[in-house]
Amino acid sequence: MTNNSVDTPALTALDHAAGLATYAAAGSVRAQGLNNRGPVRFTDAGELHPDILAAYWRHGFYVFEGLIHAEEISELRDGVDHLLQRAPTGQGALHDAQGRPAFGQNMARSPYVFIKPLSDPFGGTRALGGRHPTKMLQPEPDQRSPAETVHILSAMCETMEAGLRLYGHPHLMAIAAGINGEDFVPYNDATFVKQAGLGGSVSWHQDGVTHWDSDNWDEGIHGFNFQVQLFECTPQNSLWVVPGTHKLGRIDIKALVAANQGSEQLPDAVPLECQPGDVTVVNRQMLHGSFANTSAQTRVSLTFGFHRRSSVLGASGALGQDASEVYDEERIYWRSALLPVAADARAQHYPNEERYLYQPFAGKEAEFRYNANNIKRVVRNYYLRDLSI
Ligand SMILES: O=C(O)CCC(=O)C(=O)O
Repeated sequence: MTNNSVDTPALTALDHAAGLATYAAAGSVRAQGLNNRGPVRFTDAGELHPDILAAYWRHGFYVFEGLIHAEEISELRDGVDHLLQRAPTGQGALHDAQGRPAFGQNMARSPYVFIKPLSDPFGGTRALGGRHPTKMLQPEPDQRSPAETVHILSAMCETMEAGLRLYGHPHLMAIAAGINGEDFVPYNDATFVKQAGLGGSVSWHQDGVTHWDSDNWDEGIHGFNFQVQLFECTPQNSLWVVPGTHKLGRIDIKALVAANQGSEQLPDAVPLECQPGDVTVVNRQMLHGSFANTSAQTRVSLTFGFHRRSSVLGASGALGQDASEVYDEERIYWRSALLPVAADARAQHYPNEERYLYQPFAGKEAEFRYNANNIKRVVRNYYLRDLSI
C-alpha cells in the first residue's frame, strides 16, 4: 500500500483497516517468536533479573505483563477521563465541550496537543528535529468526527495525582536503575491518546537526537521510554517497533520506506500487544511508529522515559527544550527531585508497599515529602525542566 497523493481517491477508514489486517496478523506472529515478555522479576538483591536485561538489550524492548494492578489502572483511567472531559474543544480554545472553562489554562504550557482525526501531524515535517521523515497514510475520518482530537496529554505528574504516584512506582524505578544505572535521571512524559476511529498516526522515527555522532555512542546512550497501557493494545492500535534497530545508529528511514515500495508497513516490524496494566520498555534508538487508529479500540499509553546521567549532564536542550538550555547539575537535580516526591505520594496512598529509595536523593527523603511546599517547588511546572536529548 502506498501513501495518499492528491491524484488518488481518499482512503476510507474501512479500507485502511482492511489494508492492515494481513500485516497485523504476520507482525503478531513475529512478535511471539522473540521471547521478551513476562512478569517483572528481580534478583535476591532487588536488581532487575539479568535474563530480562539480556532480552531487552538483544531486541531493544521488553513487555512487562501485569505490572500495574487493576486498582491503579482504574485510578489512572479516571484521571485521563477527567482530562479528556475537561479538554478545550480544540487547540487554544478556552472552554470544554460543556462550555466550562477548559482544564489547564493556569498552567505554564497547555497539556493538550490536538490533531485532525486520523492524521499524521509530524511525518514529513521539520518538527521535533525532523526525526519523522516520511508521512503515514491519513485515512478520511467519519463525517461525524470532530474537527480536532486529543493526540497527546502532557505533564501527567501535575495534572493527575495518580500520574505522580505512578512515576514513583518502585518496580518502574528499579527497572530504570537496571537499564540506566542507580543514578538514572528523568526525560519527559507524554500520554498518547489514540481514540477508536480518531487517533492519529506517529510516523516511523527514532527518538534520540543528541548523541548519534558522539565518540562514545552506544546502544543505550539515548535512554528508554516506558509505556503504561490503560487499555488493550492490538496490532491495529498499538505501537510497532523494528527489533534490534537500537544497535544500528541513525537509520535512513526515507530510504527504508522507499525500498519498501513507499509502504509504511515495514517488513520486520512487530506490534507491542498488551493488556491493561502491562508496561513496555522501548529503547529510544529503536525504529518505531504507530498507524492511524481505524480500529474500534482506544489505546491510551502513559509514556515517560529515563536516561543515564552521563548522557544528559552537559547536554543542550533538544526536542521540546530550547537549544540555549544546558542540562547542568542544578537542572538535573530539580527535575530528578520529582522522583522522591512521587515515591512519597505513592507511599502515602499505598502505605503497605515497599518504597524505592532513589540513590541520588538518599538521605533526603524527609526533605522531599509529598506536601504543599514540594508540590509548589518540585511538582508545579516540572515539565519545563524536562531533559530531552
Ligand atoms: O505510542 C505511540 O503511538 C507513539 C509513541 C512514540 O512514538 C514515542 O514514545 O516516541
